[in-house]
Amino acid sequence: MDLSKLTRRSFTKSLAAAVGSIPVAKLGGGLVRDAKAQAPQAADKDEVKIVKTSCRACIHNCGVLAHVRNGRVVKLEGNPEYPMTKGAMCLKGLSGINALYHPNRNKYPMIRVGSKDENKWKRISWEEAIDTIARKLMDTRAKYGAEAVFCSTGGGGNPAFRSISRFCNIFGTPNWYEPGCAQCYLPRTLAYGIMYGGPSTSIADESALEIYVPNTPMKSFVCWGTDPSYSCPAGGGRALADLRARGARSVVIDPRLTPDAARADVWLPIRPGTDVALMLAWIKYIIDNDMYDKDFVMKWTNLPYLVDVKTKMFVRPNELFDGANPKEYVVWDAKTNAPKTMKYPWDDALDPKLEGAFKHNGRTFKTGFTMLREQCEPYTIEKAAEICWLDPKKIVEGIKIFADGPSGLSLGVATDQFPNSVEAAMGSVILNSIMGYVEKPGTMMQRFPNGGTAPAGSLAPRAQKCLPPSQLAKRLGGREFKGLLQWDAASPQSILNAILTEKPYPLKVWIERSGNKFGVLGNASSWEPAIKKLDFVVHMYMYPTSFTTYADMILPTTEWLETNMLIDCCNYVFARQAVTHTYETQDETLIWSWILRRCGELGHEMCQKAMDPEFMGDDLPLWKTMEELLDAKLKRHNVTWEEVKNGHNPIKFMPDDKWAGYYVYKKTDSKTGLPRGFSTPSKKLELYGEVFINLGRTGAPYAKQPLAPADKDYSPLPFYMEPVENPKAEIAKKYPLVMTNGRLPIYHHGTLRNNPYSREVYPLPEIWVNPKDAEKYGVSHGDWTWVENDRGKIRAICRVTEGIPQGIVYQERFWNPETLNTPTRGWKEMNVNVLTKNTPPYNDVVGTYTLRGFQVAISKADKGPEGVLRKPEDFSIWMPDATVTESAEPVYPTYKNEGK
Ligand SMILES: Nc1nc2c(c(=O)[nH]1)N[C@H]1C(S)=C(S)[C@@H](COP(=O)(O)OP(=O)(O)OC[C@H]3O[C@@H](n4cnc5c(=O)[nH]c(N)nc54)[C@H](O)[C@@H]3O)O[C@H]1N2
Ligand SMILES: Nc1nc2c(c(=O)[nH]1)N[C@H]1C(S)=C(S)[C@@H](COP(=O)(O)OP(=O)(O)OC[C@H]3O[C@@H](n4cnc5c(=O)[nH]c(N)nc54)[C@H](O)[C@@H]3O)O[C@H]1N2
Ligand code: SF4
Ligand SMILES: [Mo]
Repeated sequence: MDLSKLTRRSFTKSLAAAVGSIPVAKLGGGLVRDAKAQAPQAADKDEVKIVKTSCRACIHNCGVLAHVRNGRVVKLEGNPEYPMTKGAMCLKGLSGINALYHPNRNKYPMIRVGSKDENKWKRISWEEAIDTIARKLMDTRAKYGAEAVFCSTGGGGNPAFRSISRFCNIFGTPNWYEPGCAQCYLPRTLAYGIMYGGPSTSIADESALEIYVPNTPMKSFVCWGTDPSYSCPAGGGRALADLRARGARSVVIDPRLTPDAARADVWLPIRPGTDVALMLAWIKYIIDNDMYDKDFVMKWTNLPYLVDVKTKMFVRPNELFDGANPKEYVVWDAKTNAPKTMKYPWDDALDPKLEGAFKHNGRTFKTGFTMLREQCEPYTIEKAAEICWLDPKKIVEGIKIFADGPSGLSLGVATDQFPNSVEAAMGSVILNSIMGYVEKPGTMMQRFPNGGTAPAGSLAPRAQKCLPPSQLAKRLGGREFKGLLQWDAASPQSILNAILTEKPYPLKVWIERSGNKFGVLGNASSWEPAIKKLDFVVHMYMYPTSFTTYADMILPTTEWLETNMLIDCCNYVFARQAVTHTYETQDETLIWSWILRRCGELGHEMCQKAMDPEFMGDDLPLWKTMEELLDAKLKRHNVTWEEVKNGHNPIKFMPDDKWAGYYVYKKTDSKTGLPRGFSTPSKKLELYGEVFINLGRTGAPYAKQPLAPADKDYSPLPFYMEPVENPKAEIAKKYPLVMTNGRLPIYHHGTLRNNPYSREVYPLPEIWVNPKDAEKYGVSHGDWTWVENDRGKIRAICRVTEGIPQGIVYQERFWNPETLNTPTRGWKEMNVNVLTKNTPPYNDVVGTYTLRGFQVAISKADKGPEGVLRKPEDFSIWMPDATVTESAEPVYPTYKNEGK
């Protein structure tokens, strides 16, 4: 079998098969949603079973009712019980049937035959696949060390995010990455994690749960670099629409006029990459105009504590007073005009100064508040307006809406995608916190309880204890970018460099589990020579993608309609349950576990230990079946998976009126009798981020033992970094326009480019161009357009719109499954990631590279790339295969254990 056969299924055959049996796209027309039209005529009398499950065609888990007839899924609709969506679904989710029965599914494990470029494949059994991989891993480990094996996974949309770190920890390699991570969510989970000890306010990541609380008093909200109407359409996007309908005002900071921006009271179309300058201006304006919550800042943040200006560290009582507690903090007491130890949570005998610089025994101290104020000092509204290309009056209007609370600032992924990432996340914590928008009704920073079944979106426990410290020390990028420790990950560009240079050591084997890394990695072309250098590459996925064309083995994974999983949603645990099963596809949670089991059988000691329930404890022994894992996770709810499947779905773990638990920090800690505070070293909000300095020096609080320090200290306060490629830089003479990107509502990352309905709606990527730029650069609406910089040259279709300011352009990630078997391998024609930048500067803390805010040039192209499909009828080659019936799931093979 070869991949061209997989992608080039005959149009007439699949169309004929599709008619009358499955959802039919009216060719050239819209979607057919009528259930009757979708159902096979002959089977009408057969019983339709409705299975309650949950979508995973994107990062969310919207509740779904799947209609099944004779083992075949015939219709999908939203589950009205699901609190976040109330029965809504989006086009991606509704395309689940197309995805499930796609004619190009990876159906069986396959191994490459012939040379790397021949693209020839042979079907093998699961038994052979797992054994081949395990032997390859064991050989590589023996010759080069376990670290020569690395893995990668998908970010959003990954139902088993932790499976991969678990696999790596048990196998003994510190090296895995995810192309989101430092470019997605980690900067925010890190900042909120160590400054607050709670979840971030990302709506697209299902945080900011207050927006789902019925009758929340939220008066306004800020969407900063996020557009939930596209990135969380059925859940957060829907909830924000409800909030607006009830009168909440909003501010949107986004270069593009998105649906959320169009509905906002103030839209700030910011120059990409400049967000931290604007945040510092917001902080300065709020402080200068006394708009902040002074009482909250005094009592519940670390800003009154004294910092030694030389060391940038907090002064500890033991430095000033003999025998004092080194874990406490010092304030400047106005009553005595002297430094005093501040007892947690508060000492009424003291009158601490919030602001000031103080000399004491030859040292200079400033309060954290003064340090913050000085940091923001240069960023007046006018200065920010100039840097960010905004109207100063609109900036102030935006701040006033935010200040008229209760309110909340939700920070999206935009600011995670340039080197100033962690600082932007710090800025958002500071803004929410100084306003006192913390754990109050109507605010977004909340620590509501959850069902605890799938923390961080994954069932698999990480098994961190299995990775020896000596291996952790070898993590690529791990020393410089210690923020990666929060997610246990390596840095993609450090992995890339190690493959290319073989320094500090060579890498040999890559196991990849997601869609199309060439669609989603920055500067994708830089990965092509690297992947060609490797000995063995495995791709676990549902369809062939560009990545598959470089692989040696394909493992077919399950679509969401054939997957079992548990999902936390507000005060419920919902089950995603397999509605059917096709071919020999397998849940990846099992694949990872099976490979490790086989390594154990072949003599890997840690893999053997990992089968022992006693040794693994809460990390759970290597499972053979999904039921083992699901039952273990359900124990805390006293239910079994069998019971869930038989109708105990969802599991309610809290009474509705108890779930939204406000003011967690004020609750009494039974051990101390004091308020619980926040989960930070000071139990206060760490708005002066000494915690970042400690992270860079030792890896605290994530590393169990101190690690070698990073090259320089991480900054305790946010600072603005102008993008290196910017309109005033030399490079702008050649490439005058600032490029950025964002989400499309009908695709999830690299997915669904092979879905006939999605492609009918949005066949090819558009570049958004302001009318003035269109005129200047000679492009018109609908034109084929060249987009280029020194990293590459791609094409797009021009969309001329006032929805983007002059000087800025916008284009999404795209790849074309239809050209997979051509020399471009589907990823070189229209993919903005050919142009993005993965060279320095990087974010100091996590290593973020530049996906948004870099320079390009545009010009008219005479024609489009060879072979890309555009007309609705072109996509009928991908209509679902009507011949697929339900099949049994593969089980763990019993090996005749011939050892090594
Ligand atoms: N230029 C640019 N680049 C970007 C971004 C950007 O905005 N601009 N965004 C970045 C961000 S935020 C992220 S998170 C990354 C995303 O990058 P990746 O996550 O690597 O992207 P995909 O592989 O498309 O998405 C994850 C895949 O997991 C698949 N999947 C779902 N369930 C299963 C399963 O059970 N098994 C297997 N094997 N696969 C499954 C989904 O179909 C999906 O294709 O891209 C990053 N890249
Ligand atoms: N439909 C769909 N939904 C998704 C995904 C998907 O691929 N498709 N991916 C999921 C994942 S993994 C993630 S991380 C989330 C992300 O979801 P969000 O956090 O909402 O992020 P995006 O939509 O990528 O970007 C938000 C907005 O940032 C704007 N923007 C671009 N550059 C800048 C800038 O420099 N500054 C500011 N302030 N704004 C800028 C873009 O125009 C865009 O509208 O979405 C998730 N949901
Ligand atoms: S937003 Fe759409 S694709 Fe994502 S889980 Fe919900 S229905 Fe599925
Ligand atoms: Mo992401």
